Amino acid sequence: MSVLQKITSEDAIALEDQHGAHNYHPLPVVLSRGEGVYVWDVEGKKYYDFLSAYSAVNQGHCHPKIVEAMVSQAKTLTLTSRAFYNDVLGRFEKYATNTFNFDKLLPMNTGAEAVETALKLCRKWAYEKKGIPENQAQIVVCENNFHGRTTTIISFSNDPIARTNFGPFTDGFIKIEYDNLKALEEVLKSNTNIAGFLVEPIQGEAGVYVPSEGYLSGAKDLCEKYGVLFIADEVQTGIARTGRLLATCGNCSCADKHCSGTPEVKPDILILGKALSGGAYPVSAVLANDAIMGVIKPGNHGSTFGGNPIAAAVGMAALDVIKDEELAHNAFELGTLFRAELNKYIVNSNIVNAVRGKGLLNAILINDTEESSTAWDICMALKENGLLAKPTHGNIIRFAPPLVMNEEQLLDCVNIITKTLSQFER
Ligand code: IF1
Repeated sequence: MSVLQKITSEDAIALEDQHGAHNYHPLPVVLSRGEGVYVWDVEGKKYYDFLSAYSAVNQGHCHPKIVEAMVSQAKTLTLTSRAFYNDVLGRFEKYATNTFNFDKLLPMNTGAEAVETALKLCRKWAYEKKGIPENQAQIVVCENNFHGRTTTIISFSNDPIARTNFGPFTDGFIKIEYDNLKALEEVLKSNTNIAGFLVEPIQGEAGVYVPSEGYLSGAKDLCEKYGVLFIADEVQTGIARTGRLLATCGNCSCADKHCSGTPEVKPDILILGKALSGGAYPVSAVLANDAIMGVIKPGNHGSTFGGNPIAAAVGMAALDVIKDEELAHNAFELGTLFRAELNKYIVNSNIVNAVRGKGLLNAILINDTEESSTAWDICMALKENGLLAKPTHGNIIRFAPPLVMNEEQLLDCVNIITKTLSQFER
């Protein structure tokens, strides 16, 4: 069967239902084309994409520069494995390390693989540099974290749906409350075997939970004080999504187009994925300075596809687009406008309790229980009205459009969202 054959939405959904594992519960819309901030379903209906593949498509769907880099590299050389050098990887590594201001980059493919890489790197550093006794290293993580789906990563999740019946789990993780510096200091003080602190600058899956002002820099200071690595998972928050090149930029002024992108809160280990490719291809990476990355020696870690020529070419183009089109600045401006407009709506709303977020990573809190279907029902109505978003929990809706949006489009979207919400007012 040709992949280009026409198919109805109904048939496409039935095929997945019959032949695919049921590991998702998608909104019933079947997309067949995307361009910029828009996607089209198989029947030709056009939508604003307000999910951006969970913040992977920051540069917009099918960005011509990214597609051109991918196609041209695909016609030249796709994969060598790391058994040999290729002529693109080093250029990508130089570009990305310059952009994010680290000595070294370790390339992988998915976000979860990059998180796994960071955990292994942190442990190895702890044994070889910090002197933690063998097999005793602990990594501190936060409650309600989301870092991916591998066995080790779900070992320190507290989401029963992600964990139940997948044990036995990996040891070596201590969970503390998010956004609580006291809890962090207590655990760091009481345990000398702590190697690292893994944290999301904004908790995405938990419902776009933005920590208090000063939390990240305070956490970094505590990590320095106790000789523990600060590991930032910027898979979702990175690459301009939150109005800065990185969310760990804190209060630096890199919404400014001349900013070098140097973070004010500089992680010891930075984890990137998703929009590092603009959603065109799986590209992820771990960045660190030599004192840390230097512990990784030949044979310690790797991946067949990690650092392949297509990924490297796509990664460079994706970062180019972020810079050329000043997408961090745009996300900052449009995010401010978005929250201001929705806050105006909320004043007289019974159905929405709050809007929160940073840049173009936002969520609204629906006035109903976590178990209710209200957020889902609103997303179904939004879909009818030409905008695609997905609930996280039963009462939170995430809004994360591509960053290539313009003000007119954003106001059009605000209009769709507020009109739809008003259908649900009680
Ligand atoms: C799914 C959420 C978003 C991530 C952070 C690592 C990864 C992710 C901070 C792993 C992935 C995704 C995966 C996606 C749903 C999604 C998600 F709702 F679950 F939390 F984005 F908000 N670190 N997040 O957010 O990256 O291995 O997937 O490339 O369908 O599971 P991955």
